[in-house]
Amino acid sequence: MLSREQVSAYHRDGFLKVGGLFSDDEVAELESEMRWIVDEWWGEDSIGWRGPWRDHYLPPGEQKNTKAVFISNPQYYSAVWGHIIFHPGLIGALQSLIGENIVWHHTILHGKPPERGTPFPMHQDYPFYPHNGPNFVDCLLHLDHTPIDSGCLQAVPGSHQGGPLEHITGDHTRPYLPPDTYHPDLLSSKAIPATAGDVIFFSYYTIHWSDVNQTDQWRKSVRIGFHTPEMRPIGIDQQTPNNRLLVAGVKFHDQEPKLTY
Ligand SMILES: O=C(O)CCC(=O)C(=O)O
Repeated sequence: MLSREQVSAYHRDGFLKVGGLFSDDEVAELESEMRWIVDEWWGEDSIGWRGPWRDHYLPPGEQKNTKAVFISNPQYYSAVWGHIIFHPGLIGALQSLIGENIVWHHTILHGKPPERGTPFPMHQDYPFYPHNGPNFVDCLLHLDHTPIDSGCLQAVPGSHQGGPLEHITGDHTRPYLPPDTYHPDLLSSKAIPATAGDVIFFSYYTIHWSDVNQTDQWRKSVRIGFHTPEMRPIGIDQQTPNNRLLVAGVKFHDQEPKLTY
């Protein structure tokens, strides 16, 4: 459970870092299982998100040589990562923020390898998985020590209050905010360095970004998304496995089309 001050800071700023939800042993196990998944299943790096935003965030010559490892659904490969979806500390904190009934939506690793780990442009997470309401919380669980120069998360305080913004989208890119208005040089953001085990809770409306990992260490963070049961996805098939798994409380009859198999 979070304190009243923590809950009001989340609602004021659109993000909140919380330590101590996981024991050192839990964090060590999650980190080593994730390393095992990376080695066993994904040996190859990509450059990270594609798109013209790279011209605005990286110097010429460095725009195509960043590195990233993304892994969706680590629970398909390691049960430790399945259990985490129901972790009492994580779910208790979420209940403090959005209420007693909670649905899991997704889990994804954002791995930034040493030295040229990819940056992310300013964006909201909303265009990646739009829903019909505000109660969607992304939880960034840190598996490594994450100082500023490792490319920690940076967020614009209060930016969630305006709701969804128009992003640049298309087959050529991942959604990003127009850099002539939304760029770290123009819009003040707060760096949120973290230690292993810290979780940053943030609204899917919160504008955020992160810089290149310039250290000689990995920066692995896992984003786990949750929402309240009445929120429905926009523009996608209702039969998606997302939006289905209750991790706390109940879902009422009118909160989802009844599905048969
Ligand atoms: O992991 C990061 O540095 C960026 C995270 C992010 O942009 C996101 O979770 O949407």
